[in-house]
Amino acid sequence: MAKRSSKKDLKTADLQSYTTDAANQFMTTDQGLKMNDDHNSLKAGDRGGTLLEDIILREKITHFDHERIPERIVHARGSGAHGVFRLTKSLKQYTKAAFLTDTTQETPVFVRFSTVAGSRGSTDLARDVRGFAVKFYTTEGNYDLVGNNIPVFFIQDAMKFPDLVHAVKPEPDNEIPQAASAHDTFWDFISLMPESTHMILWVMSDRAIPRSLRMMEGFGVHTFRLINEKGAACFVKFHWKPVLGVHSVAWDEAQKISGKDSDFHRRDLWEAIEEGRFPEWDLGVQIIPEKEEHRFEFDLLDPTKLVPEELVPVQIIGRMTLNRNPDNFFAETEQVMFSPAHLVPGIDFSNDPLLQGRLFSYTDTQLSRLGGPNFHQIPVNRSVNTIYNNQRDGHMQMQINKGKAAYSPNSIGGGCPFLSREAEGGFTSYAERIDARKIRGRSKSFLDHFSQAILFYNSQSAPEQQHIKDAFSFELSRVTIPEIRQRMVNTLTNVNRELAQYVASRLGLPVPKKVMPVTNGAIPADGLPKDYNPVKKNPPVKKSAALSMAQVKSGTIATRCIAVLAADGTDAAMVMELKKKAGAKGAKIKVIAPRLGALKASDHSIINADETLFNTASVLFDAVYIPGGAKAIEALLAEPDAIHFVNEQFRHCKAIGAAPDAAPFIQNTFVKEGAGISLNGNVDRFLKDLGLHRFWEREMERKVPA
Ligand code: HDE
Repeated sequence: MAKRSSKKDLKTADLQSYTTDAANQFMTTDQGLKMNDDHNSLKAGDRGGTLLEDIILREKITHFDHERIPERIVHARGSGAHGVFRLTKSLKQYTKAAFLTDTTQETPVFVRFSTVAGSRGSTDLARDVRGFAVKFYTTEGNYDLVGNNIPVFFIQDAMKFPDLVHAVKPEPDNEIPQAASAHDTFWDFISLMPESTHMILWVMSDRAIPRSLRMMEGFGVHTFRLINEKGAACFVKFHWKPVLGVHSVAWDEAQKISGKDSDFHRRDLWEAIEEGRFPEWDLGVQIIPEKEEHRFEFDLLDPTKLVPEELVPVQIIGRMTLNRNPDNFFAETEQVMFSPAHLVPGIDFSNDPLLQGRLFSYTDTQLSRLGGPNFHQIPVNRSVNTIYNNQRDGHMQMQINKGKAAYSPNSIGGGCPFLSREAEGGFTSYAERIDARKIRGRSKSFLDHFSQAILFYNSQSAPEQQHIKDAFSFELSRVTIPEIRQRMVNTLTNVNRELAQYVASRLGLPVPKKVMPVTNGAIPADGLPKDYNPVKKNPPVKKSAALSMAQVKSGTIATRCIAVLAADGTDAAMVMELKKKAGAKGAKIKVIAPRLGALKASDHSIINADETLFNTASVLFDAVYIPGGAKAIEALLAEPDAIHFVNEQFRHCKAIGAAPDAAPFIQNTFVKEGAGISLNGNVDRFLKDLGLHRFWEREMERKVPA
C-alpha cells in the first residue's frame, strides 16, 4: 500500500488557509453574526406572515437561490483528486522546465477525470471518451496537461468542435439521449467526417468503457514542443500509463452499472484514495527531434494520428500518485479550471490547428462558467507563486493590490513589477521560423484518414475486434435514418471489409463487397477543392501492441473487489482463507448474503454480511467466490438472485471460484469449466485468474442470457 506523504506540499498548505471546519463552532450568518435560531423564520405572530425584516431567512434563501453555476459545455461530469508528481528521470537535455528536470522536486497536482457528452449528473459508465486533466502546481507557475484517455481526436481543426459537440450532445428538440452517442445527429456528423474514422474506432472499442478511472491511460493527444536551456526544441507526445494496467468492462455490464450505481467510477476513485490505495500513473514521453518532423508518413500536427510506440518508444520519466480526496466537491472539482494555454518555460505549443483553437477556448468558457476574469484566484486554481501584474478589478477580486501604478512602464511604482530575463525564468515563445501565406484551408498531409484506423483495428485481439463490431452494430441500430447507417458502413469498408460486412449484416443492410468511396461531407458538390477528400496510405506499422488492452495487463489484483456469496452455514474457514490471501495481495472481499447482519457460519462463528442480494449487483464486482457449506448452498439455491449473480459474472467473463461442495449450486448456473473458472476450491488459482481481469474468449463460445 502506498504511503501518504507526511511532508505538506506547497499547494496543500496554500489550500489549508482557505479551508474551514465547523466542528465545535457556533453557527454564524455570512456577516459573522452568531445565530440563535436557524429553524424558524421571523413572523408577525405565531401564525402570521413572514417579515421582510428577516435578514436571516433572506440571506439563507438568497444564497441558496444562487448556488448553481453553469456546468462545463463538455466534460461536465467529473471526479477530482489531489496528488503529487515525482520526477525520476531528468529531461534536462530537452527542456528547461524545472518540474521535468529537477528530480528532487515533488510537484503537487490536481487531477480531474471526466466523461465528455453527459451532464453533471449523468452516469459514469457512458460509452465516451474520458478527460484526463492534470494541473501541475510548479514553482514556475501552473502547467496544465489537459488530455484524454484516447490518444487521438475526432476532428483536425478547432473550427469543427462546436459542430462535433452539437452533434453528440442530446438532440436539441427533445434533449434525448443523455450521455450517449447512439443517436441520429452524432452518426450523421461522423458519417460525413471521414477524419473521425480513427477516433471512432477507439470510441467503439472497450477503451470507452473503463473498469476504473484508475485503470485507464492518459494522453496529451497533440504534439507539443520542449525547449532546453540552449533554446533548442524537439517535439513531444505525453502519455500516462496506469500502474494497475488498462482494463474495461463489458458493454452489457456498463449499461447495467449505469442503473445500479451511476457513480461507479467516482466512488471507486474516492474509496481507493480513502483506503490509502493510491492510484498511480507513470508519465511517459515520446521525443521526436525537430529535424525528424517530416520523418513519418503522417503529419505530427494532425491530432487524428498517434506516433506508434514501435517507431518512437515511450520513455518513463516520473510517477503521479493521487493521495488526497478533495474536501469539497464544488470548491475544488467543480471550480477547477484547466487550460492547455497554461504553460511553463521549457514547454511550448505546436501548430496543431486543434490545439491552437483550444488555447482560446478554455479561458473564454470560464468567463461565463465562473463569472468573470478572476477565476485564477479561486484556491484550487491559484498558482503557488504570488501573482504580480497590472491586471485589476473585475468580479470577485480577492487580491488587494497595493500602490498607485497599475501600468507599465511606470516610474511611480519604481518600475514594478519587473519583467524577467529569460535567464531569470521569463517565459518566451519559441521563435519558430514562419514563412507562409495566410490561408483558410487544410494541409494535404492531413488527408489520410484510414491508415491509423486500420492499424488500430489490426492491433486488437479477436475478442476486442468483436467488441468493436458489436459496438458499431449497437450504436448504428439506434440511428433511425437508414442513409446514415449506410454511410457509416461505407466508411468502415475503408478500414476492414469484414468489420463493415458484420455491421451491415447486423443492421439488415446490403453487405458491401468492395471498398466504398467516402467523401468529406463538408465539400459542396459544386465547387471547393476536391482534394479535401480522403487519400489512402498504408499504416505506419502493421500492428502495435500498445494499442491493444489485451497486451497491457498488469497481473495485479490490488484494489479489486471480490463478491463472496454466503448464507447461514457458510464454510468460515474458506472465507477466512480467501480474505487473508486476497488481502495480502491488496484485493478486498465483500460478503453478500440473502440478508444483512450476522450469519452463523458452519463452525458457529459469525460472518457479517456487507451487502445483500437485493441491494447490490454482480456488475459491481470483479469476481465471485462461492465457499462451501451444505446449508448455505441450499439457501443460495433457493435465491434466484444468487443464480443470476453468478450467471452474470460468467457472462461478463470474470473469474469465478467455488468450493467443491458448492457443486449443486454451480450446476444450476450456466458456469462450466474453462479459463477463469476454478471449481475445486483452489483460492490461489482463483486469485491468479482475477489478475488476468477478464476471459473474453468465453463469450466467443456461447452467450449467457443473464
Ligand atoms: Fe476540450 N474543452 N476542447 N479537449 N477538454 C473543455 O473547457 C475544446 C479537446 C478536455 O476537467 C472546455 O473548462 C475545444 C481535446 C478536457 O475541467 C472547453 C476543442 C482534448 C476537458 C473545451 C477541445 C480535450 C475539456 C469545457 C477543440 C484532449 C475537461 C469546459 C479545439 C487533448 C477539463 C472547460 C476539466 C474541457 C474546448 C478538444 C480535453 C469548452 C474548442 C483534443 C480533459 O473550453
